[in-house]
Amino acid sequence: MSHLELPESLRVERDESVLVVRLCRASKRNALDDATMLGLESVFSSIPAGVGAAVLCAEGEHFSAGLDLSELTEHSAAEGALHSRQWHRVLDRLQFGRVPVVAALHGAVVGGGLELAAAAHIRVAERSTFYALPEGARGIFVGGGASVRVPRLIGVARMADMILTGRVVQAEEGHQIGLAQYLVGTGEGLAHATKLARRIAENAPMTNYAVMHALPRIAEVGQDQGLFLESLMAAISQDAPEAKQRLRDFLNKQARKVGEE
Ligand code: 1HE
Repeated sequence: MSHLELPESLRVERDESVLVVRLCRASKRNALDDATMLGLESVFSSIPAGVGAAVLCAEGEHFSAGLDLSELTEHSAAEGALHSRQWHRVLDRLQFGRVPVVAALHGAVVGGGLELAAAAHIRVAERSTFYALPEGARGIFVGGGASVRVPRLIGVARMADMILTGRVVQAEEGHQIGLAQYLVGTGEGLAHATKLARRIAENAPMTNYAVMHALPRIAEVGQDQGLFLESLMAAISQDAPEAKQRLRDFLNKQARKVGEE
């Protein structure tokens, strides 16, 4: 990614088929300022050829303290709306980009940090992780997509509780209720996320495309349209030469069985 001008708060490294995107603003607890958000937009808009999945992780004790509050105080209502729409644009690039994203979480995953994590396709949380939506305490509302993405993970009632009461959800509870799909030991998040990303990168590109772009849309429509869309996506994916080869490999006993590493 040497061609991209990235802010100091972001570092991007290629690890074979996986792009590791790291928040590097630990002194501000990886608070997300505009430069970082625009940097994330550039990164997820230009995933290099040969990369099949990304990992999003963070330096320091915390994944992210959310929106950089020092940038919010001077906004008018109109500027606030545009700023929120900028977050939506950036996080849509991440969610609906070219490759699936695995977030490796630890420490604070709060406010906009949770909004960022919720845009990823898989979340791996270390035991130090805690989730909160301190927007209520700050006198504001979420603006980075949480009201759309977080209820789809944990339901409206739990999210309302988090904003209204400032409740902090610890890693174990977050795992139980669906904020993270994997719970791992301290210091193990990045390795686990990278292992998952490598596995994802081995999938046929059309399968990953279907999961990222068709599945969330199908989940939003009625049963009849959903089943019809599923059939179209199934037809396209099975038609790819790679899919046919993979089926032959299994029948010739040259492919992994379910559960085999
Ligand atoms: C920040 C931010 C920030 C820390 N914006 N500067 N998010 C919040 O309301 C969370 C606010 N942060 C915290 O509650 C705590 O910082 C933590 C629990 C995450 C970590 O605590 P700690 O003791 O490790 O760090 P600290 O001493 O509080 O902070 C270290 C520095 O980071 C300090 O700056 P310094 O110059 O005095 O060293 C803090 O000011 C700075 N810092 N968090 C700016 N968020 C699209 S809408 C989304 C809306 C939201 O995200 S609202 C929720 C915002």
